[in-house]
Amino acid sequence: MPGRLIVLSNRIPTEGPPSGGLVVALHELLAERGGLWIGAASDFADEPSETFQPVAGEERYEKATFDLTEDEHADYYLGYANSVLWPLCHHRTDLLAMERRYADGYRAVNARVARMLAQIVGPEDRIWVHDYHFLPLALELRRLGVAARVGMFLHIPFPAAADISALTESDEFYQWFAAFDLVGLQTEADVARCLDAYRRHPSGEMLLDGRVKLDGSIFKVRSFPIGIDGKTFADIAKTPPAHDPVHIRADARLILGVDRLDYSKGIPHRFRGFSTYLARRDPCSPRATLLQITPPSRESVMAYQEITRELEALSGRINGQYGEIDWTPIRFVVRSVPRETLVPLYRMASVGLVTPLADGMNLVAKEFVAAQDPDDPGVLVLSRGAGAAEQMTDALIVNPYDAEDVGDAIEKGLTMPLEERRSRHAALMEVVRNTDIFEWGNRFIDALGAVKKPAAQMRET
Ligand code: ADQ
Repeated sequence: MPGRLIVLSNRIPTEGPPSGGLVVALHELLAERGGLWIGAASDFADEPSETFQPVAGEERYEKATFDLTEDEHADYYLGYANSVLWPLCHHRTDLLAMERRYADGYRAVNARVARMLAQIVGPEDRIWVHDYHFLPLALELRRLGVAARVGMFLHIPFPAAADISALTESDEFYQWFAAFDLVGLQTEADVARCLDAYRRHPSGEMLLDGRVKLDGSIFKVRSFPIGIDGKTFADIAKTPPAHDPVHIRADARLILGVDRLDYSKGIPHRFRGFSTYLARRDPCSPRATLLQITPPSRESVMAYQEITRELEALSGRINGQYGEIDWTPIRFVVRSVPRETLVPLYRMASVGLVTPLADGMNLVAKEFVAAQDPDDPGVLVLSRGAGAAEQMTDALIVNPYDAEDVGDAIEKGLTMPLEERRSRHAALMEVVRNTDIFEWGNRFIDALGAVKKPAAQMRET
C-alpha cells in the first residue's frame, strides 16, 4: 500500500484560503493525494515542543507546525538560512555572515524537526522537503533510522564548487544533499553545477546509472523547472480591471519591474540600465516610466536594509537628472500588491524588466508572459542570470551587470514591431504552458516514488 505524502516547507498557510502560486499548488496536490503539510509556526514559542502542533482546518489533508523560539528564528532562519545559504547560492560570498551560532542553531532546528518526523513517518511515506531551510533534514532522518523516501527541491540556484568552499561547513553541505534520495533543481545549469561539485569532491563518485555516490549515500539529481498556474493568470488578465490600477500619462509607456526587495534581484543595476536608456533616448520619442513594485523582505537582515537605502538614493538621483514637471521616470513603490492589481499592470506594460543577477527560476517572467494580450503583447527583457532564461530563449536576454546592454534592450523592446512581439510572445507562452505548476508537483512526487528505497541502495554499495 502506497504511503502518504508529507510536505515540509518554511511557511504554510494557517489561516484563510492559500494564496501565491507555490502555496496554492502544494495545497491542491495535497488535497488531491491527501497527506500532511508541515511548516514553522508563525508565533514564537518560549520553549520549543518536541511534537508537531496540529492546525485545525477543513482541508482534505492534515496540517501541522513546529515551534521556533525567537533565538532560533534569529540563528536558524535570519542567520544561517538567509545570511549564509541565501548569499552563498546567489553567488554573493562577500555577504556571508559567518557566526558559529547560526550554523549551530540551523543544525539544532533541523535535528529537532527530524526527531519529530521520525515519530510519525511510515516506511512507505514520501517526504518532500522544500528549500534551503532544511538541507540537513535527510541526514538527520537517516541517523534516526528512517528509511522512507526523502526528496529535496531547491528553489534557489545550486552553488558552484568554488563558492561552497567558502563555507566553514562545506563537508557537511555535501553530506546534507547526498542523504536525500532525490535532489530536484530548477535548471540543467544547476544540475551541471551540482554534478561538477560532487565530481571534484574527493569521495564523490558518478555511478553508471547517473546517480551520485558520496561515502555510503546515493542520490539522484534532476531538473524540475517550476512554473505558474498559467491559466489563472491568463483568465485574470482577460477580465477588465474595476479601476485603472496605475495612472500613467497617456503619452508615457509603462516599463514594469516586480521583485521582492532582495539584492539578488539586481534592482540597482536595472535602474542604472534604465538611466542609460534615458541618457540616449531621442527626446521626440514617447516617454517611458519605470514602475518598480517591490514588497519588503527580510527587513531585519542588514544586507536588506542597505539595498533599500541604495535604491531610494538611486531613484531620487535619476529622477532629479531626467524628470520633468509632468513626468517622473522612476516610480519606486515598496509594497505588496494583490494579484488582481498585479496582473492588469503586467498586461499594460510595454516592457517587463526581469533582470536578477542570480535567480533559481523567477516566476515574474512567466507571470508577465501569461498576462499579455496575445494580439498586442509586451516584450520580456530577461537576465541570463535567471533560471527562466534557460527555457525562455525568445525573451530579449541581457547581461544584468551591463547597463548599456539593459538600456539597449529597453529601447529594442519599446520599438519592437508588432509581428516580432507576437511571434516572440507565442513561443514564450508555449514555455509557460509546458511548465504548469501542478504538473511540476506531480512530476516531482512521481519521481520521488520511483527512486530505489534507501535501504536497498545501501545493500548495493
Ligand atoms: P522568489 O525569490 O520570491 O522565489 P519569484 O520566483 O520571482 O521569486 O517569485 C516571486 C513571487 O512574488 C511572484 O509570484 C510574484 O508575483 C510575487 N510578487 C513579487 N512582487 C510582488 C508585489 N509587489 N506584490 C505582490 N506579489 C509580488 C524563489 C526563488 C525563485 C523561484 C521561486 C519558485 O528565488 O527563483 O522562481 O522561489 O521556485
